[in-house]
Amino acid sequence: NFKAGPDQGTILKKLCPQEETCFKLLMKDILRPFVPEYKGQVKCEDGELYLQLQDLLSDFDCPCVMDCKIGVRTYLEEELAKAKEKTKLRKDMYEKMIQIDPKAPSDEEHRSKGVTKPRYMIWRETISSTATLGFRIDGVKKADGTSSKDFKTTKTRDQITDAFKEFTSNCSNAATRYLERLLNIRATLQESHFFKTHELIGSSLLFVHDKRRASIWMIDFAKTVSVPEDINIDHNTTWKVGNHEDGYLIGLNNLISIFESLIKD
Ligand code: 4IP
Ligand code: ADP
Ligand code: MN
Repeated sequence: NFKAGPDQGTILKKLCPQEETCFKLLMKDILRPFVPEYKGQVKCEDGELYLQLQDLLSDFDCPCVMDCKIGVRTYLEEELAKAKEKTKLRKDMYEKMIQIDPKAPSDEEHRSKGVTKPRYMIWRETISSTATLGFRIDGVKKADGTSSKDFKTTKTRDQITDAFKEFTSNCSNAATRYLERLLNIRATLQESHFFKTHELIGSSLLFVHDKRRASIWMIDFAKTVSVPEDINIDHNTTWKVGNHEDGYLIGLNNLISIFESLIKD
């Protein structure tokens, strides 16, 4: 999905028109300093279109990277409606499910060797911290280049705290700097027109640090959509079918609270 970009300090991400729409709006929003800079479309030799984005890692020296997926819900209301109509069964998602917990599928799901996408996504939300804390750790890359996606069942506040401790253990002030940046992001979200008018689904906060610096950016807007005209969301209340709430601030507030307690001890 990603390649090195033609210009120094840029990367290419496979074009998703919805994501491009978001980046164009974000370049004019007060959130601009908190997202990778969008530099337009590029067509590659493979004939595919890509978005050229600022490479957030380019100013770092052997960076440690963590992707936290924010929000209490990770699928679009639209995907839920589709699944209700067509109940398309996903064999790949069934396979991913039994790899973690062979007892998770129902008898019927075992018989058909498939689950619907919302069924899988909701299950993922509940075995991780998404459903309870409004965010989850999706992946980590360490300074030595090794990476891990082994956080699927990292669920409790204590487990998450330990993962953040371990992640920041090679840099004494990383946690303090991350907390500062999280507070900055929250303050800016509260004033942002983009945030007020969009539902952010499957979007991540990317934590990056090396020995010298630490920062966080908002990334992945492929499933960020504008909320219907007649609906207002506050990103902080329980999602119910049709209310379009994403729980983005539930996740961000929990992240802030976890970093606050991490710094205390
Ligand atoms: C993945 O599940 C992630 O949730 C993907 O989101 C999602 O893609 C995949 O859906 C789903 O299978 P695991 O993380 O458990 O593997 P992301 O790309 O943000 O990581 P979408 O397209 O929903 O974002 P499918 O339908 O693409 O397989
Ligand atoms: P996907 O839609 O495939 O989930 P993301 O936008 O979430 O794609 O990016 C996947 C991973 O790629 C992130 O976890 C991060 O490590 C890396 N990444 C994404 N955007 C950037 C960027 N602008 N600079 C550096 N790394 C990035
Ligand atoms: Mn992603």
